[in-house]
Amino acid sequence: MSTILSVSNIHCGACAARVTKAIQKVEPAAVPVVDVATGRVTIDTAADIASIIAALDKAGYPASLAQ
Ligand SMILES: [Cu+2]
Repeated sequence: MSTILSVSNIHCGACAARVTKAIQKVEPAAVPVVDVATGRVTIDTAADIASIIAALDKAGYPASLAQ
């Protein structure tokens, strides 16, 4: 199932890479699609979304569910 997160503080490709890395630390790892322009991150994952949001918070990118 696809989940869309609204993520703060994504400004550039380096941010997108850090966001991707933080998300992939949560098992089972998924490859997120990060839209730098909108701050929207789409993930098709079986992982716990709350854990992903917590990992993003810790990395400095506060996130919330966009849907
Ligand atoms: Cu950046």
